Amino acid sequence: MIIIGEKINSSNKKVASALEKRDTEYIQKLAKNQAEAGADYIDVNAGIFGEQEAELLTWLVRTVQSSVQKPCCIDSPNPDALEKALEVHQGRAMINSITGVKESRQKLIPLVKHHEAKVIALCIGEGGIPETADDRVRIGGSIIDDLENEGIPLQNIYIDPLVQPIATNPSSARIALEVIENIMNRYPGIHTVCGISNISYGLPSRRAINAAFLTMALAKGLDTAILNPCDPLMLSSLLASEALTGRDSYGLKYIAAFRKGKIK
Ligand code: THG
Repeated sequence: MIIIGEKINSSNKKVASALEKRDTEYIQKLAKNQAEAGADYIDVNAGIFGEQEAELLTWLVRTVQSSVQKPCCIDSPNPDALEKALEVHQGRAMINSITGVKESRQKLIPLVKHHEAKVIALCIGEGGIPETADDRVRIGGSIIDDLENEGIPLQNIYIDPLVQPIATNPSSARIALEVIENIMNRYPGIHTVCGISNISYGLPSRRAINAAFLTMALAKGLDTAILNPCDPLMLSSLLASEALTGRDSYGLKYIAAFRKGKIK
């Protein structure tokens, strides 16, 4: 399982205020905690800052990478901000994200190629987010075809079904799970990724919902997740699910984590 740590996101008030103050220490602590908890990528997002987004995203990449030896998952729909952040990034970044919208593809594919980056593709088309799983799979498939035609290898592509809160649409978990299953079956070698915590917005004790959803998504073949690895419940569910889906033979990783006191 590939883990993308979600915590450095400007939608969080403390992160937003740390960004305004350029609080290096606060941001580096979030990066370090997530890396120590097992994050493979550190998501960085300065989306609420509009005009200043590019500058802050660049600052985040530099700040994170001077404290941990991990690549960033650069979280922005804005091609200019992505471009500037990629320029200062060390190693192979993950671009989060491209969509099926023509303008997004035209601007971002050259960046993906130039930086030989990993790329998250959201199942969004010209008409927005499709209602049905089938339509999302169709859009995901067309983005995959496009990226492959441009010479981007399948193993660098991460399809995101787009997880919406169950509090606003009771079918949203089912839809996301169906997309994951379909994409994984149809495109061997591709990755699927989703924002696990999106599912629980508006509900109490969100972590219980997040942990259950993570387990269900792993059962459908999800191999990459944006989540909070510092939450012991998330980490426990992740390790348990990896053992249950045969990704952790004989539960060796699970046992090692237990011995370190990480299983709750
Ligand atoms: N797909 C892709 N990228 C994404 C998302 C996705 N990026 C953003 C988001 N969704 C994933 N990241 C978050 C980050 C924080 C939260 C949810 C999703 C969140 N945080 C709470 C808060 O800030 O208050 C809880 C914080 C905590 O206690 O840890 O809800 O779907 N490609």
